[in-house]
Amino acid sequence: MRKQKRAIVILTGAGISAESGLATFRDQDGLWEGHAVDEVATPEAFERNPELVQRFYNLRRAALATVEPNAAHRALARLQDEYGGRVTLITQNVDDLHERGGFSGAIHMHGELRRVKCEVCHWEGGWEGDLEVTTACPECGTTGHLRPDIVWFGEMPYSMDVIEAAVGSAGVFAAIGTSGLVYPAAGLVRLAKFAGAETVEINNKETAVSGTFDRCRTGPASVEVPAWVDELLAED
Ligand code: BV8
Repeated sequence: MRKQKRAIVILTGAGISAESGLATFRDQDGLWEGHAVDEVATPEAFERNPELVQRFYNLRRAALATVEPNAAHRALARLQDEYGGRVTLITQNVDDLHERGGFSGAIHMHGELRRVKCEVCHWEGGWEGDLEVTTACPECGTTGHLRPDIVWFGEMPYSMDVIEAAVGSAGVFAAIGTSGLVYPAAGLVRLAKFAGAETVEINNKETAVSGTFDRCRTGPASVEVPAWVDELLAED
């Protein structure tokens, strides 16, 4: 009788995309054009200065075309393809590098740069290119209310029921490239420990929550994630 493989749940943050060339939030003191990121990434900021917020996301959406997935993204796709048990990937990232690295079904708990939604008719869909305050909703035609489909500070992250169910039944929980400062994402490791999971942190430096993890692998994600995946795939 084959031993049941442990369910693996992975949470990624901006650090997994850093070596692809996408800026993280807090490595360069988290400023953007002189604004604190969490000052720009809020519904109040969108209300107060929609041009600034649209520009913040237009530049990041455009940057996606200039970067490629790295070895860490590809290693997680290999894990999904070759591991004999369930692999759930939850990402705080709004880029599309997990998908372009070959992973299918990543849960984007903070939304996605390549999706927009209408605050008036609640239409939502894929979006390439810039979004301006004058852009009309394809569904209802209203202008000024088409916003990036991004979870801003003070807004409820997506799929929390699915996320909590997966973390609550994980055998292995790994946090990769996240500073562990943003909740509720940063609290998931405690739910995983409560569920009896083996917890691993992969980061290029110690974080505010490193002490919560059973194991910490310190180094660049492009090196440490493939090595960790090799170990998991070698388990019987
Ligand atoms: C909510 C979308 C309630 C935007 C983002 C006080 C205490 C506790 C909580 C709060 C508080 N005050 C307010 C809150 C709640 C708040 C929060 O946690 N604030 C923090 C800052 C204190 N949270 C919220 O508002 C959340 N919502 O609570 O809702 C609610 C309840 C009911 C009903 C309605 C509402 C919503 C949070 C989501 C905000 N949106 N993103 C955008 O992307 O533009 S968060 C943003 O931060 C990104 O998603 C990002 O992913 C996330 C976390 O950052 P990291 O990914 O960890 O990135 P960071 O730069 O911080 O770290 C990178 C790490 O990688 C570092 O450790 C670095 O060392 C490492 N690294 C770098 N290079 C490498 C590497 N590692 C390996 N290899 C490398 N090469």
